[in-house]
Amino acid sequence: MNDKELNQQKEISTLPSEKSDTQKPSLFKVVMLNDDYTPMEFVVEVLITIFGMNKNNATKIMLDIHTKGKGICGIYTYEIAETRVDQVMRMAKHHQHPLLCSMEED
Ligand code: TYC
Repeated sequence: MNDKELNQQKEISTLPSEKSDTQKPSLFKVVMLNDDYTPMEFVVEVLITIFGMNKNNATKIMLDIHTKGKGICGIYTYEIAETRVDQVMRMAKHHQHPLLCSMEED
């Protein structure tokens, strides 16, 4: 291999790969499930404190979950979604409500 070929090879090998920092991270939906026992006011409180919703929006989402069986509380990167699910489950357990929450790849 002559010098020119060597330089060309070097340049090619230092080109940024297609998988670089411009790749978007995978996103995850935080999904809340309906149940027959958790009080509506508690679900609204969870949506306000953990997902930063205002009372109007939290009430709409809670009623949507209540009628449809489940609903999306937010869409986040993996670690943030995992933390939100953990926070909901801890808050529900602490108050002895059977509320369930999980994450699904978007
Ligand atoms: N179905 C509950 C009730 O009638 C309210 C509820 C709403 C519970 C949403 C869970 O994710 C939920 N008290």
